[in-house]
Amino acid sequence: MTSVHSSAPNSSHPRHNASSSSAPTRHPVTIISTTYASTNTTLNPVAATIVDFINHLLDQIPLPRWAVYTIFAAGALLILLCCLCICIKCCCRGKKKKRQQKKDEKINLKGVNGKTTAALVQPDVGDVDYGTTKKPRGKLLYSLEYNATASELMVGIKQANSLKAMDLGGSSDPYVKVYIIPDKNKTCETKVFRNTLSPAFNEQFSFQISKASLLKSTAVMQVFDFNRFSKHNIIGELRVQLGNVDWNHVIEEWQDLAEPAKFEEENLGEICFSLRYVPTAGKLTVVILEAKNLKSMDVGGASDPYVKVQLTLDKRKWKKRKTSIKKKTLNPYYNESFTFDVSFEQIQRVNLVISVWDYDTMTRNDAMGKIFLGCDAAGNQLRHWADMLSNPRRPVAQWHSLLSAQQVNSTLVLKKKLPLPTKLPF
Ligand SMILES: [Ca+2]
Ligand SMILES: [Ca+2]
Repeated sequence: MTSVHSSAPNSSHPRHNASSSSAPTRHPVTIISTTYASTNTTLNPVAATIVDFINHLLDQIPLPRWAVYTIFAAGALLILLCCLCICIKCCCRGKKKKRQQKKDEKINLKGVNGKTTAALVQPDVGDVDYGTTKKPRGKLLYSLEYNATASELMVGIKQANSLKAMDLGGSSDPYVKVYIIPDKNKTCETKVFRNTLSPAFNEQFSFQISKASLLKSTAVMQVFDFNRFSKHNIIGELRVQLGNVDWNHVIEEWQDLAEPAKFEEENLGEICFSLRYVPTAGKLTVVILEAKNLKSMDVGGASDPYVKVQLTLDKRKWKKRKTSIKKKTLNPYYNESFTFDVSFEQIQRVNLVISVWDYDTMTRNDAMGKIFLGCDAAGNQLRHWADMLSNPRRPVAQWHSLLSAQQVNSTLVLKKKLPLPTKLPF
């Protein structure tokens, strides 16, 4: 005890004096407070009381100060570690809860769909587009049956085999969409089969259709890969022209899936431009006026469209110009004029290709729609071109519906680039 006292002489001396005169030794706390209030005026009386109380407590412990401090430090460290453990546990519980919620969502979705069974849709990291190389797309077993009295067409989707893998894991989540064109008033879908390249769908769909229109229609069966978090990719499709089918029997056959040609379902917007040809000067002027209802290509529902004006000569790329880029719009207005030197001999062998593109800063620009006019064109496009030729020197403007680049490219098959683009022996 004495050794401890000597280590704190400031507090011990006045305490003894005070205790002897006014208060009994049993209540050291009150005594300390009075002594400190009188001697140390710079310290807050409450803080001073606490400090002195702690000092007094330390004096009671029969250990050197350094040992006491070490014990306290170890204790604090232990408490800190405990807190850390509790925090981590709480966080983990939160995550677990979220995971559980996600699981519940999946279950709910399954219930809402009502079409799916246990083997079906569950998303995973494998739901990423995989391989766009030209590989066989697989085959589909389907059936066709027509009931003339009920005007009912039955399309059976039986099974698929050796489907192309669309996901990273080397598999797909296939389902089939069925519809009849041109009157595409009903689209049916099979269940989704998860993680398989050989699903057995065994579903049948009925379509009300008269015998007359049946013979002019086409049954479209498209096999898709389901992805929960991204666009569903088409694996391949079958198009069966119903006019060629022998309806005296039930048809059931395997067919190889073809590359999709989804021309009829896309509305890619319209474009308006004027054409003017001056035969004597050999000048063709194209004025790109405006476009409307373009496809949205960017996040946020807009696009940054610009128009490419291209001339081909004898089905080879020849001359090319571009409009400015109109940012964040689906209805751009350009009014931009392009004049090309095209002699009277050449105009008979020229095609004009107009394409709309979405400008992107970070990625490659995407084609939004295309159209071509000229000697190899048909319908509305050929009419506009003929109007231009039959009205020399006068600009002729017209609206055109944009088609998919794929469709235009398959009609206007271009040869390799012209080796001598400007000088031609005429
Ligand atoms: Ca998938
Ligand atoms: Ca863009």
